[in-house]
Formats: sequence, structure tokens, C-alpha cells
Amino acid sequence: MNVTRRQLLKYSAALAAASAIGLELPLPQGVGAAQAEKWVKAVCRYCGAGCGVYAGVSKGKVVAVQGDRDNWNKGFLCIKGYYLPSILYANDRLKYPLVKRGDEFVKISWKEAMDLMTGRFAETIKKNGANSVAFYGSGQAYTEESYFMNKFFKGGLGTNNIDGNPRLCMASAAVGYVSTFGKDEPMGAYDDIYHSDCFFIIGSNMAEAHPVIFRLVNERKQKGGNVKIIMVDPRKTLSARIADLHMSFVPGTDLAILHAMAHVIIKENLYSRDFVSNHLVFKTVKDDKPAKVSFEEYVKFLDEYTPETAEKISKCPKDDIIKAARWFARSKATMSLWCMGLNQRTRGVWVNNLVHNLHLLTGQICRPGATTFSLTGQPNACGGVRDGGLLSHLLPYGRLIANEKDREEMEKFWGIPKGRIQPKPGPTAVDIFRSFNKSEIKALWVACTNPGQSLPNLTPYRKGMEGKDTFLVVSEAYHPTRTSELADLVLPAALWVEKDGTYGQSERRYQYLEKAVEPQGEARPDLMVMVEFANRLLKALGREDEAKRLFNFKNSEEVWNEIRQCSKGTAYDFMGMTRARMKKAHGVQWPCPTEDHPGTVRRYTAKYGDPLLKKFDPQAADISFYGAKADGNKATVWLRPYKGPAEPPDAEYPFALTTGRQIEHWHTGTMTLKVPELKRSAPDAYVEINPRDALKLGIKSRDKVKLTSRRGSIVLEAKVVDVPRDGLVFVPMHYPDKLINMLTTDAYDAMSKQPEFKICAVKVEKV
Ligand SMILES: Nc1nc2c(c(=O)[nH]1)N[C@H]1C(S)=C(S)[C@@H](COP(=O)(O)OP(=O)(O)OC[C@H]3O[C@@H](n4cnc5c(=O)[nH]c(N)nc54)[C@H](O)[C@@H]3O)O[C@H]1N2
Ligand SMILES: Nc1nc2c(c(=O)[nH]1)N[C@H]1C(S)=C(S)[C@@H](COP(=O)(O)OP(=O)(O)OC[C@H]3O[C@@H](n4cnc5c(=O)[nH]c(N)nc54)[C@H](O)[C@@H]3O)O[C@H]1N2
Ligand code: SF4
Ligand SMILES: [Mo]
Repeated sequence: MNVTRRQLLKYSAALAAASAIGLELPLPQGVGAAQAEKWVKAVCRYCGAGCGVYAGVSKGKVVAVQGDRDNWNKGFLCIKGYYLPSILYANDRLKYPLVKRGDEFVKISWKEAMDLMTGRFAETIKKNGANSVAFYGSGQAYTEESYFMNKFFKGGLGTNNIDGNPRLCMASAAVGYVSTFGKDEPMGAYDDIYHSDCFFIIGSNMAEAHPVIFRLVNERKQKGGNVKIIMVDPRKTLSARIADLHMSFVPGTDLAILHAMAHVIIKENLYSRDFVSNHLVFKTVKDDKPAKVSFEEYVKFLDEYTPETAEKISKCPKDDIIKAARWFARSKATMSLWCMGLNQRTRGVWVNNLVHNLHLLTGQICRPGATTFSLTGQPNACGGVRDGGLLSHLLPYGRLIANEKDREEMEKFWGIPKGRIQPKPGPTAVDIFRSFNKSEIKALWVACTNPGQSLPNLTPYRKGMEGKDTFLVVSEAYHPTRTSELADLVLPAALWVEKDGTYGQSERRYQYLEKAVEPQGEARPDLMVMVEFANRLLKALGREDEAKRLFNFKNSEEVWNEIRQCSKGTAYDFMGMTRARMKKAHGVQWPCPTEDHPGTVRRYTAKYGDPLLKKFDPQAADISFYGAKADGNKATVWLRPYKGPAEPPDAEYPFALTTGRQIEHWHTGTMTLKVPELKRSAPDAYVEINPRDALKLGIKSRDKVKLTSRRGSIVLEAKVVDVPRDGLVFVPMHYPDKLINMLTTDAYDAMSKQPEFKICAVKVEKV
């Protein structure tokens, strides 16, 4: 079936508008499908859901996209997926390297660009050491690209000045999993949605940010009999409209709600004694160190978190809290799903821990439908950055910079001298830019991310990026962006299926994307630019032999094969995911230790098929949290006291500002704002304000409204809708000419270093 643009828009609206979702929705092939001469297997460029797609190619161009019916998404895509072809052919695709001369960007050759870049990096390193350069990467780069840069910076240059934008996104979830279970990444899978009877969705607007996963939740609700959906969000989002229970509360207070749910679960005897005694330890923090406590001490800790107290703190009705606790504990299988509403918080790790606590106490974990599942933001935040270790404190596949044994293991694996990897974690995202502001970092390469728009509290960082004595290189597919406009050198990047590589997504699913078409103009795959850079730079530093031995990859497959070896023997283990197999498969879930292993749907349970369980914990009968070896393979229930946000509203700034997403657009809009249909559907920024607050302030829809925080102000059109709760306003993050991050705070979580994009205090005035 070939559909018109109008039909496609209607289809996607239906897919998003929860109430309209039915199983009868036809599967459109996308605009232009009839012209396709061949279909190339790939994955959607956007969210971490990782929908399988086929790209339709005609005369060397991608002309259509259709969903892969043999993949988990069963052929369904959201509106962004269907319009992928347009992003390749936008007018502002960058086709040549550009250098800044005065106020202008001038076209130069690749040779000149690489000479300039390696010259500047080499000079800086020779004069100031390796810690004077840095790389800021992305959860949207391919796994091979992230792994290569990580190896080059930590193992080649010997600096940990390398971090990625998942620090703004998944860091709290990653640290949450590690602190509770000893290892990162969810134990469950999308398959759990088919078996769950209670969905606890907290701080996630799935209908707009993960529409095709949300479709599965709806399908389950419609087919599953008495299936309950609890939605915990201070906005009544599109997702909240299908909830059986929408729990609204003052932003940043949900820690109190989660503790009160645990309180009810204990008081009403709804917890699992078996789980508590066999699989859990309880911990608090004393003198800055984790300290074990007893179950009884935990129960005592919960005493003060009665539903009444939680209601006082959060303004969420206590009856809602009690109801939620009962549904959560009593359902046959409960699945939690969350995203930035939890992670982008100064208490991001803690609130992640508290969700895990509920699953552990009730034993709602490690069986079909019962699991605690972090939704991933970017398409390769899991694969390239969390698993591959492109964060300043990590080494690949669960190893840590701070752990001597892990460093030695990687030094041996990479074939570099002992002691090359520095023992101290490097600066994280925000701190890289703070150092760049102070010229401590003097040369910075930014690839596949747009920090000039996406960092919080932009003003100082944009000033730093423009700095005259520092050197900023930006690899981009478009120009200008709010980052490339500040660069000294801009390198043109091949986009999406103009190159091949691997994504690792939400449910530990790795997928290979084939190359479908040639890059445009002189654009090159980032990986090949990185390889050339590494070889030239080491040569300039007099280490040509090492470059040839360690960094001379010819293609992504060679890097992939090293990655598989690097994962061998770890809790990840991709040995079974050969390139040949990945080309044919519709995604494979790790651990996958051998070529004939089908991949792992559920981890930490022998009964449901974790192939590594007996290897890491030979004594285990069934469930074992073997990532937490030091705790006897038991998971940790953390005692995390309630703390509010860094900048709550006050008399002078009486509203909370929250920021986030719309279904049509992707982050900084460089791609989706170039798609005419998406731009028409969502053309401009706005501020959502509810009718009660609007009435008090004399504001109507379309009025101009000025928002002011302690850091900046912005004028936006008002959209009066009953979505945000009282005292809360919402602004989308997507619009380059309306930089909402001029207002947001760069206060971050002490453990994950993830900034609190979700809450800051503002004044709201009619202009
Ligand atoms: N269309 C689209 N989809 C995307 C993306 C995109 O740019 N566009 N980006 C992808 C990426 S990288 C990410 S990280 C995800 C993000 O996906 P989501 O996290 O689902 O999306 P957001 O809109 O950022 O925020 C989610 C919700 O958090 C709520 N929230 C705010 N404060 C609090 C709080 O204190 N507690 C709780 N519980 N909730 C709160 C907000 O009201 C909002 O509805 O989306 C991915 N998918
Ligand atoms: N206010 C506010 N700010 C936020 C958030 C929020 O909720 N609120 N969310 C945060 C989160 S969760 C995230 S993930 C970040 C996202 O923030 P960014 O990563 O900065 O946003 P993107 O627009 O995804 O930037 C990716 C860039 O890479 C380019 N690109 C695409 N493909 C390629 C390629 O193959 N190679 C190269 N070199 N470039 C390519 C795109 O054109 C785009 O400019 O934003 C964060 N900022
Ligand atoms: S849900 Fe995410 S991965 Fe799937 S089509 Fe939409 S943007 Fe792409
Ligand atoms: Mo994200």
C-alpha cells in the first residue's frame, strides 16, 4: 500500500493519540515507496526504541522508508521515521569542510582541514600535555565510532577528557542500575510489555518520545483484560490520557511518593519475604561511604514517609499513592518505564534507585512482565556510550577507570604500555565546557551533537565555544547549527545510511545498519575521519608505529570485530554477534556468547534463559544479580532520603519551568525542522500554561509571554492547555531560534553529573 502525505500525518496522529490506537491501523509503506528499486535494512535514525526500517533506494537516493515487519516493532513506525528520507536532502546539508576566517566560513579541502586540526591538537598536546585536548561525543554516533574514539583518547593519547551527550540523558539511569544491581542496562525487554498487568510509567511521555513502544503498551491494555496503567508526571501529557491513574505532583517531589509507596507496601504486607531474604541487601550512606543496614532499619527509615507526609510534600493525593502501591504490588506482573522526568534531576540517581526498590521489595522482577525498564533516549546511547564506555569514568563493557584491574586488563587488550590509562576519571559533559571556558582544555572536537543548543545554562558555554584562544572542531551533517556557527573548523559528516555501523538500543538489542547510498559532496563517515585523525596525530607526536599497530582500521567491520573480542568474558559478551549474522538478523540481544545462541531476552534469571548466570554464579538456583558480586550477588535497596530540586520556585520566581519533547521533532531540530511536513505540523516554540494560571496572569493562547529565570529570559507564544499542573510551565527544546537553555540550570546530580533540565524557577509575565 502506498499512502499520501495527508494519510501519513493522520496515521501518525492516530498512533500518538492514545485513545485512537487500535490494531486495525494499516501499515503504510511511506511516501515514495512505489519508486524504490531496492530496500536496504537499517534502523530508524532517531529514538532509542530502535525501530527496524527498510530504506527504499532509487537512482542512488533514499526515496522512502518502511517499517521492518520482522523486527520487534512489527513494521510500525512513528511519523519521524516515515519522513527520514527528507533529512538527507535538506538544503543546508554540509558538503565540504569549512574554516572560520574572521567572521566568515570558507570552504577548504579535506587535506587542509586535517592538517589544521591535527596541527592544532599536536601543538597543544606538546605544549600542555594530553589533558589539554578533549572529545565530546554522542549517543547517536555508531558503536564503532564511539569505541574507536574512546580507545584513541584513553588508550592512545592517555587522557580521560572524553565524554558524550548521554551524560545529559542516560547517566542517572546508568548509575542507578550500577548502584542497585552492580551492572548497567535493563534486565528485561520489550517482550515484558506483552506479559505485564500493571505499567508504572514515571517521568516519561512515551506517546511522543517513544511512540512505537507506547503502541505496544496500548495493545497490551486493549487485549490484556484487567491491565492497569499508572502515570506519574506533573503534566497531563498525551501519554497520561490513557492512564487508569494519573498521579500529578509538584515537580521534583516524586522521591517522597516512591518512599510512601514502599511504606504502604510494607505496612500492608505486600512485600515478598522470599525476595527480601534471598536477593537483597539494604544500604545507606554514612561518612560518604555506603554502609549496610538491616531490613528492619529500612522499615524504620520508611516510617516518616507516610502517604499523608508524601501528600504534604508533593501535593499528590494520598489515596492515589495508596492505590498505586497496591496495584504495583498485587498485579501479576508490574513493569516500570521511565525516562528524562527521572534522569534529568539533581536527585536523578536516587529516584532511579527508588523505582528499583519497589520492584525488589515486591519481587516484581526477573520474570515475564515484571521488570524495571529504563527507556533509552538516543539511538545508540546504550551501545556506543554506556556499553562501549565513551564516558569519562568508564572503560568498555562494564569496566571502570577507577579500577586498577580494569585498567590493566584494557591496557593488555589494547596492547599499550601499563599505566597509559590515567586512573582519574575525566571531566563530564558540563565540566568539559567549563574547562573550555577557562582555556584549561584548549582544543575540543565535538561530533554528532549540538551543545551550543542542548547544554543547560547556555550563555557562558556559548561564549566559551566562541573563545578566540581555543580551538573548536565540529563534525556535522548541516551548517549552520547553533554549535557549528561557533566553531573554528567544521567537518562534513555522512548521515545515517550514508555509512554503515551498529546501534545498541533499549532492550540490549544490537542492530546493524547497512549503507544504502553514497555520502553527499565531500561528506565522510565520522569513523574514517577519526581513524585518519588518530593516525596523523600520533605521527605528529612521533608515534607512527603505534598508530599503525593499533589505530589503523579500514572499515567499521574491523572495529566491530575488536569490539566483540573486547566484550568476551564480560557480562556483555557479544561474541555470537558476527557481522555476517548481524546483517541478516533483525537485531540480537546480548548477552550472546556464541553464534548459535539466540540472544537473551531476560537477564539475571536462569529459568528465563540468561546464558551467563551459571558462569558468574555457579551456586544460583535461579535468580542471581551476578553483577553485584561484592554483595554476594544480591541487589541493593537504598535508603535515599527525600530531597527536592536544586532550584524550587520561590516568591521572586514563582513558577517551575520544565522542558522536553514534541512528537514531531528531534532535539535541536537540525533534522526534523527540515522536513516540511513536520515543520508544518509543529512550526515554532511555545510555552504551555494551564488555564487556571493563565487566568490569574491575564494570559490567552497566542499572547506573547516573557519567561525569566536567574540566567536569562525568552519571549514565547502562550499555549493555554490543561497539561502542566498549577505552577508549572513547559517549553519544548527543539527550536534553534528560541534557545530555552538560556534559562535552564546547569546544577547536576552529584553521582551521575546529569544536569537538572527538568526543573528551574521562572517568572511568567505577559508582554
Ligand atoms: N519526538 C521525540 N522523541 C524523542 C526525542 C526527541 O527529541 N523527540 N529524544 C529522545 C531522547 S534523547 C530522550 S532522552 C527521550 C526523552 O523522553 P521523555 O523523557 O519521555 O520526554 P521529555 O519530554 O523530555 O520528558 C518526559 C516527562 O518528564 C516530566 N517531568 C518533568 N518533571 C518531572 C518530575 O519531577 N518527575 C517526573 N516523574 N516527571 C517529570 C515532563 O512533564 C515530561 O512529560 O526521548 C527520545 N525520543
Ligand atoms: N532544555 C532541555 N535541553 C536538553 C534536554 C531537555 O530535555 N531539555 N535533553 C537533553 C538530552 S536527553 C539530550 S539526548 C540532548 C540532545 O542534544 P544534542 O545531541 O545536542 O541534539 P541533536 O539535535 O540530537 O544533535 C545531534 C547533531 O548531530 C548531527 N548529526 C546527525 N547525524 C550525524 C552524524 O552521523 N555525524 C555527525 N557528525 N553529526 C550528525 C545533527 O545534525 C545534530 O546537529 O539534549 C539535552 N538537552
Ligand atoms: S518510535 Fe523512535 S525509533 Fe521508532 S520510528 Fe519513531 S523515532 Fe524512530
Ligand atoms: Mo536524551
